[in-house]
Amino acid sequence: MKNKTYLKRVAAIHDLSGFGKCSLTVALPIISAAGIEVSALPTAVLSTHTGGIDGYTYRDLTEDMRPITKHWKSLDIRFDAIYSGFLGSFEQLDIVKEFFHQFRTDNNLILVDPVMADNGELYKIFTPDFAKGMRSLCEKADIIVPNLTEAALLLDEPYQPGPYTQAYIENTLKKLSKLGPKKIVLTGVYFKEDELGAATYETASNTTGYFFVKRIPGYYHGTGDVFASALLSALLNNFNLVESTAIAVRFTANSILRTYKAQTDYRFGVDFEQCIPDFLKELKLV
Ligand code: PXL
Repeated sequence: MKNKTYLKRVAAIHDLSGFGKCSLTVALPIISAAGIEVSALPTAVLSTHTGGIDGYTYRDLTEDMRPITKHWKSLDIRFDAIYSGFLGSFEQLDIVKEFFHQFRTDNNLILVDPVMADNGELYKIFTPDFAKGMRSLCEKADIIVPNLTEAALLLDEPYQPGPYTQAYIENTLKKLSKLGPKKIVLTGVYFKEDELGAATYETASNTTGYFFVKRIPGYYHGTGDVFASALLSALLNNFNLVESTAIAVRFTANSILRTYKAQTDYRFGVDFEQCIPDFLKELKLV
């Protein structure tokens, strides 16, 4: 086990969906297990996520977000990273921008997961103009983690289904980096039907990276949040972008495989919990 005296801290700005394993119920356990403190700024409390489950409750917490930010600032809390995910409104996008402005330092990391769509479709609570707002938040990030549907929305381009060509992926990565973030991790990338993974781009070195695993049949909810939480955990444990992406792809794929084998309802999230021991080995924490 690494000798670590300094505990890094992340501000996680997401909703709390009580059931369904996504957003805070995924970010908190994964990042904490990776030896990093997590402070939660909840954007809303829902009974479940909104993907394929009807009748969910939705308690919007927009009014609490500025007072929470103000209180944290008064306590002089510092964050090594700020990680935003699902945001329910334009006003929340503005509040998160203000949060970045208040808590950004010369060496912390701002990661925006522009959660709003998948498989060519916006999540049903969003209108198409939400993508413009999300783009303006991504402009303020150091690293963004869109899937290919979100990338198309951010670039105001039509969604292209896969398999993809290397030229398409590299072009997409470079255009996303022109929005502002110096690092891009694009998920849902595949060149062949039997694989799935992620592509990375770093402006400083102008380098692209890829990492693929064997595709597991089915569609699974919350995998973007599992992936981004694992990616951030690896980055904060000092792995580089390509290594962190590989660790996050493997952790997500292992979690999907457990879910596939268990044959649980695909809407109920992935079984990441029992993959945590292997994840910690990859992070060289145990
Ligand atoms: O996993 C993304 C996500 C987060 N939060 C809520 C969602 C979704 C995706 O559907 O509905 C509330």
